[in-house]
Amino acid sequence: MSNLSDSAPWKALQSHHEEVCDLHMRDLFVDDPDRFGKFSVSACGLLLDYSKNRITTDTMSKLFALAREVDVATHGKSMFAGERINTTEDRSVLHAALRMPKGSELHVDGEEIVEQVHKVADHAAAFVNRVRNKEWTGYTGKPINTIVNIGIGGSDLGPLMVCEALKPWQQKDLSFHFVSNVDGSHIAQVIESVDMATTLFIIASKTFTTQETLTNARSARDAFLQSGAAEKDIAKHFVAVSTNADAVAEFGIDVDNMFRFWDWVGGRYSLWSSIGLSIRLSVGNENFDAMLSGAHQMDRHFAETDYENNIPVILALLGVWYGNFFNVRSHVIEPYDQYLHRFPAYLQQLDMESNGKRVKMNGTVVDYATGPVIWGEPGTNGQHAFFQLMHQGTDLITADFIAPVKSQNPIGEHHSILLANFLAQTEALMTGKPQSDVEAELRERSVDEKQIASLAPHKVFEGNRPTNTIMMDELTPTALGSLIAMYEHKVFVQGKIWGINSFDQWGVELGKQLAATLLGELQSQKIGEHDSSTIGLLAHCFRVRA
Ligand code: G6Q
Repeated sequence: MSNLSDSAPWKALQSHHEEVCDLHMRDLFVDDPDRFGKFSVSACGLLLDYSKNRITTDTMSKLFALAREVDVATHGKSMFAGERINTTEDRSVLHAALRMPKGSELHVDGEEIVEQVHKVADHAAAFVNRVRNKEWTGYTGKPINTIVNIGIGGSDLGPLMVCEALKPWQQKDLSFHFVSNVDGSHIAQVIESVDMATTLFIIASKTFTTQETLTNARSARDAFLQSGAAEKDIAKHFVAVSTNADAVAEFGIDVDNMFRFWDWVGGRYSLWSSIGLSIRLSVGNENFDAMLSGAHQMDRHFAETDYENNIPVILALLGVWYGNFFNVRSHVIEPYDQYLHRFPAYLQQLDMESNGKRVKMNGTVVDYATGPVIWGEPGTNGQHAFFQLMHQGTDLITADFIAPVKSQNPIGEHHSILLANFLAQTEALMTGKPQSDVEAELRERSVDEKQIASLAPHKVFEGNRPTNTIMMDELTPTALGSLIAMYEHKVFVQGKIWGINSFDQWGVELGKQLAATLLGELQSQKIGEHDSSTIGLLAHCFRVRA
């Protein structure tokens, strides 16, 4: 394909944007009573309503034409077939293989990998059963009742998010902690609160070289040994999830207690692998498998459905529509479910680490915007904080509103109130409140005309603010699996449209190198060559420490 921005579908979208950018969704809904029917789709237990977007059927046809131009389907096939689409790291991208059912086959570089995946999963599952059934005991003979996952980035955010999301399925006599930050305060708080004799530490690190994780792991090991345990007891209390057996052995963890995975599983796509050990321990193997099956259903939906009914493709195209033609730079994730409170943070990594790129696969710089800023908080909390800016700020911000129809905790009127707010917000963001309505409302309250004139502009909502609504019947392990995989594929499609590599993360690697130099200087108190700001700040640290 020629440069994306020179392609015919792109140019068609540019001129179409000029034609439709001033249309108000309020009018589009009035003009077409079947707008919901036209712009909603269901699959894998999810309902996507995308009718509250600044689109017409013509917009969608033009966006689908873009997907055809880029040949998203063929790119999808290459990923699922294990081609080395992560070219800068020369790796396949096969998180979808982790969700393939037993008995299916996938040959990559002459090797059948699904059987290997299930062999490793069975190893993890057997261990999990022993811990959950109290057969795995600590060094004093007591069963494990506390799990501490030590990891960062992809080795933390996914497992933490899922453990929180599936809390209703959590084994009640096990408690969970996730330590990621190298700030000693994080591990210190956990060490202080646990009984080492009944605690299991999972050191989760694909590379087993990550400074933060290894520093936390060493401090946990030191605290364990100081608690009265001996070196030989480490095997009962420390297990590893990694691709690096040598480093695991060097750390002192019995390699029999290492749960492996493969370099074709990217960190932010790894919760389906052994990195999900904490999830298995929390909700059990059966529920973990249900989550895998939900994700697999979404893989099939994405791979087998025409663009017009393909949820990840539609979401991706809408993101491109706003990002590249309306100049929207920020996208909000609003889960109306307390159990999904870490979902925005998880998606931040998935989306921003994947598509925060400015260079195309061929090494040239893009001449269009790529991944947006992703942020959010659970509803209704966000309503009492940043929704103001979404309703009345100067920037156009798009949002995904996510909610289960049924609650895991149907107490009184809570869920109806939650859903009422959920529905009211997207309606209000879409319709807004015109000046005439504001004035009429004030008159009804007998406000005098002078005050009406001064107050009205502040109370006007222009509306026309786009949202997607994503609903599931209940937040079950299966539904969660489908939801996560839906976003993975959305990110994939956008990466392919923008022509970037969604699967490397050189920006993350840079951080790892930079800190190494400064650590040496902090330890030796010798300042190297830096800009005056860094030198001034280092000198300040030395002064305060002294
Ligand atoms: C994810 C990134 C990054 C990674 C962490 C932890 O895609 O590569 O977030 O997960 O840097 O890496 P390790 O698992 O190797 O410790």
